[in-house]
Amino acid sequence: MTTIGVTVLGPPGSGRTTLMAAMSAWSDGRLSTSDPGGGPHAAWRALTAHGLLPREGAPVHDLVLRDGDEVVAVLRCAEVSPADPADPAAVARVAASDAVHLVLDGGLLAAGPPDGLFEYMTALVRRALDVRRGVGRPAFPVVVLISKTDLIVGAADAAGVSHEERLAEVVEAVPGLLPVVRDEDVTAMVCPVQVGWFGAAREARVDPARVHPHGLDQAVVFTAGYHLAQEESRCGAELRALAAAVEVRQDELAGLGRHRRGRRRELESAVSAAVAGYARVEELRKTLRRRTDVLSAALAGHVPVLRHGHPINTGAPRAG
Ligand SMILES: Nc1nc2c(ncn2[C@@H]2O[C@H](COP(=O)(O)OP(=O)(O)OP(=O)(O)O)[C@@H](O)[C@H]2O)c(=O)[nH]1
Ligand SMILES: [Mg+2]
Repeated sequence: MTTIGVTVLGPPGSGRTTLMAAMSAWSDGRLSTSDPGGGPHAAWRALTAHGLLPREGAPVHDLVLRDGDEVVAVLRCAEVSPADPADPAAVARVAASDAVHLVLDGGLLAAGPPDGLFEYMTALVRRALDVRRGVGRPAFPVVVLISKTDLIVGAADAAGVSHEERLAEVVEAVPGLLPVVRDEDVTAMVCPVQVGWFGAAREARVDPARVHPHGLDQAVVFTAGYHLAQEESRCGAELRALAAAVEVRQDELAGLGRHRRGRRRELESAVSAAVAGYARVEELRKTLRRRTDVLSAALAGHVPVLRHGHPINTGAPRAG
């Protein structure tokens, strides 16, 4: 079972807990998510049944991604507020993540964000990436979730501007606000999301009819797809190493004199262990390939993905 550690980093009030609740209930018929602990899912039921917006999120909870009945991956999500980027504990925590989801409040983006807010997030994420680079670990993928897009649409309406154009402008502005998504080794996705048409007033309770989630699947699918693709490429490396080990032993066996029976037995058993290992890893690689194909197809073309600072248009979550 693949568990992916995700840091959900966003300023207080950016919409993290509400998003997590909505994500725990997302389904497209084939792919679906749930949370076995019931925290976000219970919050989702309270929102959809009674219009109650979640107040406090669970600090850490699991989102289980399924393909039909099969568990594809578990996203272990931790909601975090941007801490002092110089705080080594905060940096270490982010550095240990397999993926980082940055939540930007769409209402703030629509209104013109306050100075410095996103620099703080960029600085923290960059330091965390530097820690990884320092020990030779690959960069984690970054998902930028633009939350509350209903507020962007509302502001566009008020200004008589087309929604699509305004949303596209906001998406295009992200690399300027969070330059870390353009780092050479970072793959990033920008994903506008909303949980409902809740407007700008912060109410404890909304009309359940205004719950209208949009764009929630992509962050989960991209994050899982990226991680599984990385695992798949690790399997590829392991297979090459196993094949090379078998070859070396077979060569030695071929050159072994008949009298060296002990060594022969040793080599033969090492070869059969490596062959069995190869079959196991090959099986795992096939499973991972099948899953990444499903995830790539679910994502393809839906959202802008940046790799090495440049947009790529496939949306395929290949590790790179
Ligand atoms: N308009 C609109 N408002 C939203 C949406 N999602 C959340 N909100 C509002 O944003 C508020 C804060 O959302 P939370 O999910 O609590 O945000 P958070 O980042 O978890 O905030 P804290 O943990 O309280 O710091 C909610 O109470 C809602 O009023 C949305 O899709 N649209
Ligand atoms: Mg919260």
